[in-house]
Amino acid sequence: MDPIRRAAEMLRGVHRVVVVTGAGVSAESGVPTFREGQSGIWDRHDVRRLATPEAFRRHPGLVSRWYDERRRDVLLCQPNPAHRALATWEHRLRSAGGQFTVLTQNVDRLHQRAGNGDVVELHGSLHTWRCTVTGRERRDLPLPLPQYPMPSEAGGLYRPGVVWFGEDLPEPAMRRSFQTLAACDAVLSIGTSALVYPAAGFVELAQSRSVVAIEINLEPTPVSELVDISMLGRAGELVPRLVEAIYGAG
Ligand code: BJW
Repeated sequence: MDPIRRAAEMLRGVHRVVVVTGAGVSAESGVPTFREGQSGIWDRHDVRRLATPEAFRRHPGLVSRWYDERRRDVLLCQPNPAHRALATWEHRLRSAGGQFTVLTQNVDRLHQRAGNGDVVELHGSLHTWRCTVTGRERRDLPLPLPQYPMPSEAGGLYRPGVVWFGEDLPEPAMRRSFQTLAACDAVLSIGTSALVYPAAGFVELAQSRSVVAIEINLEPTPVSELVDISMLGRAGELVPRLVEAIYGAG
């Protein structure tokens, strides 16, 4: 049987779904991924030089400008069919009394713009800046920022509200992730290389309770061996087909 139909059959009766997403879900919206061939950010910029706490300490102006440009760029991108199908799935499941949570590593807010209501931002957001002195978060700073780096009212700087390597993920995001993973009936891993922890361990965590597990990615990843069905292909094509197969064309 075709893997989409098999996955749809396994997912049709579930009530609590968790979807773990990564940069591959936004790739078809034009947002660069991190680790891939020609399109990966890491091939065009030395991300290790820019996306670290040390880089911000040493070059706050350069790092702030790079994140502000990415903030501008993602606002010009639109949610793609994968984002929209996940929003449809959430609405269908919730109207039937179920739960649907997206645990995203993406910092672009495209899931929210597509209409998903329960999105946990594991690695923060490009649209948030945080005061280095008080920790206060601001979502209303002008675009572009008037200066790089941007001084804060408390005498510090506004840093990008994202999570860099070696930094803890936001505590509320971790708590929600563990709660939803502990209670879900199905987990999907979509468009993530599954190399960056703790998100890379989420499927295995849910799988310890033998829930339905599905992966969608262009290529095999470390979670491919753990899941019930690993589907190779573009998220923008496979996610809409999957949701349509679960609910029928209407
Ligand atoms: C498509 C597609 C299409 C393309 N359709 N698919 C346990 C073991 C070992 C190490 C650690 C550990 N716990 C913690 C660590 C350290 C570290 C870590 O994981 N290191 C690993 C590299 C080994 N983790 C951390 O430091 C985290 N903090 C933490 O755990 O704190 C406690 C702690 C600290 C230190 C030690 C121990 C504990 C923080 C991680 C923060 C990650 N930050 C970044 C940058 C965010 C800001 C920014 O945007 O600039 O987050 S790095 C980057 O990677 C970004 C992403 O969210 C993240 C994940 O990448 P993602 O989304 O998977 O993208 P890609 O590009 O890798 O993959 C794209 C995939 O899509 C590919 O598979 C394609 O095939 C696919 N694809 N197009 C379907 N159309």
